[in-house]
Amino acid sequence: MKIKNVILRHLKMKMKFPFTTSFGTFLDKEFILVEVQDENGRSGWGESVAFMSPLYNEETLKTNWHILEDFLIPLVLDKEINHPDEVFDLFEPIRKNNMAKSAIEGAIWDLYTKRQNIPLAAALGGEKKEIEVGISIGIQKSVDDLLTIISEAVAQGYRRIKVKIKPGWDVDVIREIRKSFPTIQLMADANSAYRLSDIDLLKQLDEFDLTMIEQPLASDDIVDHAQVQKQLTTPICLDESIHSVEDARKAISLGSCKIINIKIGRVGGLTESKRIHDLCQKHGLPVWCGGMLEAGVGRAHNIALTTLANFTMPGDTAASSRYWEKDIIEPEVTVHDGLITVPNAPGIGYDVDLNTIEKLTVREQIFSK
Ligand code: OSB
Ligand code: MG
Repeated sequence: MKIKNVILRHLKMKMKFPFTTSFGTFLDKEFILVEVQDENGRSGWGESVAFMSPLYNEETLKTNWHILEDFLIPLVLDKEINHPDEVFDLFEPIRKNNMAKSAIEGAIWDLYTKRQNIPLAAALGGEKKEIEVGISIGIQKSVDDLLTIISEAVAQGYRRIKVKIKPGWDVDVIREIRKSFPTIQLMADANSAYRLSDIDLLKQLDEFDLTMIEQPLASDDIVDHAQVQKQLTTPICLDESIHSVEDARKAISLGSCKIINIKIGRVGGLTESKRIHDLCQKHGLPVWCGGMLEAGVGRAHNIALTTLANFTMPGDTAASSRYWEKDIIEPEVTVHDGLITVPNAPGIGYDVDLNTIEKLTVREQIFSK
């Protein structure tokens, strides 16, 4: 197949609730939606998960636009592409910028599987018909507010509760949650807010039977994570530190983590996500699919990836209605009893809602050969 047109759209969507992590608060979500079109005008869709500010990683919406426009789009326009796995190799000369790469690679996967008339999940090798999901809850104004949100999520059937922690909002908060919810699957995500010198505080978390602690230390540090993992009974899950299958291999061999959170954007696409999944499976590490407050297109990609067998832990792919008044896909993603039914239509399996997309678009540009 050949990509004849690429359309970049900058969308701005209001979030239903502010979302606060150790590095900042999201009130709305701005992101790039990528549409690729083949010779017949057929479309595939991908979503960049880069944020407006380089606080989670170094990429931003603007750097993604620049890298897509000046480097990645010229590499794919009018090239014969027989399989989406080839896109990873086409992008090989461009260093990092994984979220930009992933956004267009994902669109090509959607287009390819639509042309083949098969679901994206099946093309990736996924076999699950439904996936188990959890929910990620941001830092709140008070512990009472947090407990209320947790009880709603538990009542809705979410299979695992993740709460964000940061210095000053950690051990005491987790203790309160455990008092009210002694048996739920509970985990904490620090988004790199601690250092090796915080080891005594991190050790206190062992008391609460957490399913895991996600990314306690710096994003570029798998050495100190290995030190911390040696001293904790709670498994460490790496998020920000893993950008490639090579990073995963090194983290596993150092003992830096026992679980990996795969985010398609962070690792440069679905092809690399599959490789990390397979490597972890070989080494007996479970994986789960992380979230970046995605709109429907990104959410659909996450669902497809989660159908692979070694995604044995509930991910962060909650229902569309948890984030948006109206999502950009039809139907929206719904969760019943903590499960999402995997769509079986070709490609990502959801239709994009062009009307809604148009209303949310603040900038649009077409690139053609
Ligand atoms: O670290 O997983 C993270 C949101 C923004 C940035 C980083 C993270 C998150 C989440 C939310 O935890 C996951 C989601 O609900 O999409
Ligand atoms: Mg995380």
